[in-house]
Order: sequence, then C-alpha cells, then structure tokens
Amino acid sequence: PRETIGEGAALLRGFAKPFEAELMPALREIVRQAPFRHLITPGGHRMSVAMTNSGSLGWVSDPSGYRYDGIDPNSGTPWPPMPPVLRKLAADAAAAGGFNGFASEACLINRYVPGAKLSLHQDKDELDFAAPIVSVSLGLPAIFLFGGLKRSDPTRRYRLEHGDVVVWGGPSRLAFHGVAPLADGEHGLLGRQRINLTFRKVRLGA
Ligand code: MD5
Ligand code: FE
Repeated sequence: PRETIGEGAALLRGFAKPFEAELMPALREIVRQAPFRHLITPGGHRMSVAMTNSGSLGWVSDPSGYRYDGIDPNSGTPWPPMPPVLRKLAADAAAAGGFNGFASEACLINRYVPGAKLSLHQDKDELDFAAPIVSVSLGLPAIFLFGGLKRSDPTRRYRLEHGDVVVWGGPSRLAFHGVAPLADGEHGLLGRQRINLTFRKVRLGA
C-alpha cells in the first residue's frame, strides 16, 4: 500500500518485509566492519543516535562540521561496500515512490535505543536534491515528525514500524523532520532498538 504523505513523499507500509531475511545478515556484516558510534555535532554535542555507513560515501559529523567521506574516520579505511540486497531495496522502493533509476551512493545506518531522538533538521549535505532519500525503518516503532520547508512550520506525526519505507522526493526532500525520543519496548527480531537505513545520492550526475 502506497500512501502519499506530502508532495513527493510516499509511505510504503511493510515494503521492506520481503527483504528481511537477506537484509539482517547483510546489516550484521556491515556493523562488524564499521561498528556503530556516537558522532559529535559541530556544536560539541554527542548524538544520542549511534551511526555507521555502507557504500562509497558515508555521512559523518565532528566538531569541524558535517560531510560525506569515503573513509570511515574510526578505521581509516573505506566504508563497507553496499550489499546488493540494500541496493535493490532502495532502488525498488524509489521506483514504487515514483523515482526510477535511483542509484544510492551512501546508506547511513542509524541506531536508536529507548530515549534516543533526532532533533528537527533538514538533510542538505548532499549535492543532488533531485534524487530522493529512501528511509527504511526496522525494529521498534518510532514517532516520526514531518514538517515543512521552514523550521517553524507545523509538524505531522507518523508512527513508523518495522518494514515501513518512506521515499522522500520532490519538495519533501528538503522538509524539516525529526524523530521523537524512542519509547521502550522489545522487538521480536531486533530487541530493544530501532534501526533506520537512509539511502542517499550525494554527488551530481550519474
Ligand atoms: C530516521 N533519519 O528515522 C530518519 C529517516 C537522518 C534522518 O532524518 O537524517 O538520518 S530519514 C528522513 C527524511 C529524509 C529526508 C527528508 C525527510 C525525511 N523529510 O522530508 O521529512 O532515522
Ligand atoms: Fe534527516
């Protein structure tokens, strides 16, 4: 089922479920190579969400700023390559959301434990805003805050559950958004956590 939640934004409930069996071991292997870590924001705060990446580029934050980098600063080596199952999930979801030919370069992997949150922000460190961002929710449910193009715009709340995928394209690509503090719970597959995958095209051109 495809639900339009904003201009260019499609919520695909349960879209990732058929990928689950292949997805879980692929994620475990990425995290083995590039463990989750709590990044420091340019403002000096330690993020409550733990992050890692897969793909030719990864998103990182440190006191000097935010950027995409091909190298994991913790290991000094490239991020783990994006496994075919992740690539296909992202491309299939983008197509279902109306964006054919989505080739993601970066998969940012966010881990939320109870209490972890993501404050209202825009994703604008990429150079290509014509491409959508595809986000995949796994594990515990979260309350997602979807705002407008101005920080002061009102936000709508969506409960995102295990297997839900959202394709954020068009004008929604640059909408303010965040995640409310994760409620405690226990998920059958993932335990006391929520994992979110965001697939991003960073550079301009094919
Ligand atoms: C999450 N992650 O649930 C979200 C999913 C992040 C982040 O926000 O930056 O890692 S991505 C949600 C997103 C991306 C681009 C646009 C919009 C939402 N939006 O227009 O609401 O961990
Ligand atoms: Fe974001």
